[in-house]
Parts: sequence; C-alpha cells; structure tokens
Amino acid sequence: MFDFLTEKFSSVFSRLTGQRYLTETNIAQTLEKVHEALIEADVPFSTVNAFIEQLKQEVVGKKVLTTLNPGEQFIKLVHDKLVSFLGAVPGNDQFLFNKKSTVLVMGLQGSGKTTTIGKLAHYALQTAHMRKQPAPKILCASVDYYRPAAIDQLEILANKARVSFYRAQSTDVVQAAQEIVHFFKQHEYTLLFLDTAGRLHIDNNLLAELKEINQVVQPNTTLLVLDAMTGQESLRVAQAFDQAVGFTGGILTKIDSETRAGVAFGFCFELKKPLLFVGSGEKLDELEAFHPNRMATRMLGMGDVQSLLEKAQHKIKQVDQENLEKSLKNGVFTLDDFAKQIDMMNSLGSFSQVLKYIPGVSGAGIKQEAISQGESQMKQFRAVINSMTRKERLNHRLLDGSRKQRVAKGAGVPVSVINILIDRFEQMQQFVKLVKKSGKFSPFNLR
Ligand SMILES: Nc1nc2c(ncn2[C@@H]2O[C@H](COP(=O)(O)OP(=O)(O)OP(=O)(O)O)[C@@H](O)[C@H]2O)c(=O)[nH]1
Ligand SMILES: [Mg+2]
Repeated sequence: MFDFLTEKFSSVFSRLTGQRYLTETNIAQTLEKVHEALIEADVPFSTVNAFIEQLKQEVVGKKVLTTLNPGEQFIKLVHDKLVSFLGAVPGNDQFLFNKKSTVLVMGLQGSGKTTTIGKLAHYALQTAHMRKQPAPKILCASVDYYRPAAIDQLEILANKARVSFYRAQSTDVVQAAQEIVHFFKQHEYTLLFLDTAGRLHIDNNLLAELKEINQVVQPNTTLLVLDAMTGQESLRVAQAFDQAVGFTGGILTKIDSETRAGVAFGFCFELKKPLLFVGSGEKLDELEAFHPNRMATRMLGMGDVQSLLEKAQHKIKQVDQENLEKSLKNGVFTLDDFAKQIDMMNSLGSFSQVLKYIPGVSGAGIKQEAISQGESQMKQFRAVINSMTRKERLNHRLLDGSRKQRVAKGAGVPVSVINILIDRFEQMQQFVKLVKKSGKFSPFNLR
C-alpha cells in the first residue's frame, strides 16, 4: 500500500540531488511536493499541515551541513519526522505474553476482527517459541450473534491456529460474555481473545453493546481493528470507539491492498494511540508488528530489510535455517544447501515481493521482465537439483557429460541451464569459503 508514497518521495528527493546545499527556496518547493504527496495519500489535511509546519521549522531553522548530500540530509529529516508522527516506538506485543490477559477485539463489520484474532493467536505461539518462552494458553471466543456463522468462522480459525475455542451456551451477548470469562478463569487459560460483532457503520446500538461487554469482561487490552481500505473514514470510526469504549491500540488490516498510507498517519497523530500490528493478507501468518521506523524507511524508498528478515524468521523453518547456518559456518556449501536457499526465498513470496524490501532495489526500477526471468531461472534450478542423485548434490563434480544429459532430461531443461547453475553455485561456494575465513558473515542473521 505504501508503493504510492514511495514513488512520490523518490521523485521529490531526486529534485534535490545535485544541489550543493538546501536553500529556503528549494526547501519550499520540496516541502510543497511532500505536502502534495501526503494529501494524495489520503492523510488528513490537518495532519499534513501540522507535519509540514514542524518539518519546515526544523529544516529552515537549522544550519545546513554542506558536507552532506542535500538529498540525503533531507531524507533523514523527513524520515525522522515521519517516525515521530507514526508514534516513534514500535507496537508493543507484551499483552500477548502477560501472565493472564483478556483481549477484547472490536471494529466495524468486515474490518478483519475475526481473521486478526486467528493471526494474533498464531503470532503469540510462534513468537513465544522463537523467544524460547513458555507458550501462552490461548482461548478464543465470540459474542458475535449479529452475523450468522460468525462464531463458526472463529472456531475454524482457532483450530487452524491450534488454540482452544469456547462456544457460550447463551445467545444473549452479556450473558455469553459472562460465561466466557467464567470458562476462561476456570480452565486456567492465560490469554483470552474475545471477538465481537461489527456493523457497517458506527451506531449507538453497537456502541452500547460494546460498553456492556466491556463492563462484564473488563479486558486488560482492547484492540480496535481498522481496515486500511476505508481511508480517512477509519479515523472517525476510531474516534467514536475511543469515546464510547476506549481502546489500547489499533491493528491496521489489508495493507496488502491498493490503498494509501494516510490512515496510519492520521491514526497515530490524531488519536495519539499506538498502532500495534499490521495485517498484510488473509493467511494466519500475515501479521507483522508495526514499526514506525521501518514504515518511514519503506515510505522513503529505502526498502525494509528488517521487516523482510522478520518475515523470513517466521516463515523459514527453524531447523532448516540452523542446519544451513551450520554448514555455511563450516565453509561447506553443497547443491542441497543451494536448493534449500531457493526454497527459503520462495517461502518469502514472489521475487518481486522480496525485492521490494531490499534497500536501493525498490526505487531502482528493475524491469518486471528481469524479475520474471530470475523467477523462472530459480524454478529451473530447483528442478535441476531435484533431478540429481544425492551423491551428485553433495559433489557436483560427478556431473560429467552423460550425467548432465540425464539430469537435463529429468528436469526438462537444456544442458546449458545445468552449466549456468554450476557456474552460479561455484561462485557461491567461493563466497562461503571467504566468509568462513573472515568469520563475520551469517547470511540469515543480519542485524
Ligand atoms: N487482503 C487481506 N484481507 C484480509 C485481511 N484481514 C482480513 N481480511 C479479509 O477480510 C474479510 C473480512 O474479515 P473478517 O475477519 O471476517 O472480518 P470481521 O471484522 O470479523 O467481520 P464481521 O465479523 O463480519 O464484522 C475476510 O475475507 C478476510 O479474509 C488482510 O490483512 N488482508
Ligand atoms: Mg467477525
């Protein structure tokens, strides 16, 4: 969703390149462009004005460091300002790991409440595992009697995430909430996610019902789920929920859709509430912690390596990663390892998705054609390695002419592809050996 802003800023900054220092005039022009970019991105007008005003004061009031590239200097200033507008500190996920915690989830109909609960449960389990902490004992329940099958949907998601689910006997919202809290306490769960009904618009009935649930449950954390696609309308929704019930923080869903950054901005700035997570797809693992710093970096077109790594850490099977790291540390790198690397890349998403996160690449205008070529080459490489015997994978020098013919036939590619693969592979082997000598580089642990 931030592609739009990224593009906009890239062109703004390129105007500054070549200038020896920032002058009031060129800042004024550039500020105007930033202003335009933010308005077009659906950031509320008042937020944009406040942002530009503060930025102007900082830029104009400051002695310009002529030693720095003015573009770089300006990027840094805008970046810092974006970060402070986005809340400055990363979304806190501690409420998922407190000793005992009840979490009430609310939001408009279709905003993604139920899906997000499944994702949060999954996130809590995965994160506890990664941090080597005891897994929270999670219970999911719903008081959504508004939409038929809403409760079944949560049950399915809880099963998928491998956490418990409880269905209240009563169909009265308040009584059901009481029952659920009672069940939660009785069975020594540590984390309760309570799903609530949504409506298409804010209405008094919805808010009154939420107030009652809130009274009964007295949640430790209340989350507001916001659909990024609803744009500025989301801010009014958030304000209404805040006044009526109050909440701890927000979760912005559907940032994978064709939408703009405005809501994230407005939410943090106008409501002074933190965004805790962002949802980037329908699947269970498509939830990421919200990081203002990374978001700002991404918006400025510098890529987002940290997010990519976090995604990688969640998705790549721990074991595979450890084995691979071990063999890399030993300076041994076989075609088997190469195949694993290709699989890891694939598990991150498409090539173009992965490239987006790499600094310098996102704005570099790599042609879709080149990306597609890379993708199909990786597929061919994978097929080639699959067609080899284990012995050949461990020692590619065994691959003489007739073996190559056999492998090529098995993979459905010309022999030339095998030669290219071996070429690439040998380059990587050299690299791994070098790394072993310097002892510095761990490719899956860049921090
Ligand atoms: N692309 C995308 N789709 C999402 C995301 N989160 C939820 N969805 C989809 O949005 C739709 C609505 O999600 P739900 O979780 O049912 O929303 P809800 O707020 O519980 O809806 P109600 O219970 O009807 O109020 C579903 O089709 C989800 O798969 C996301 O981050 N990205
Ligand atoms: Mg729902």
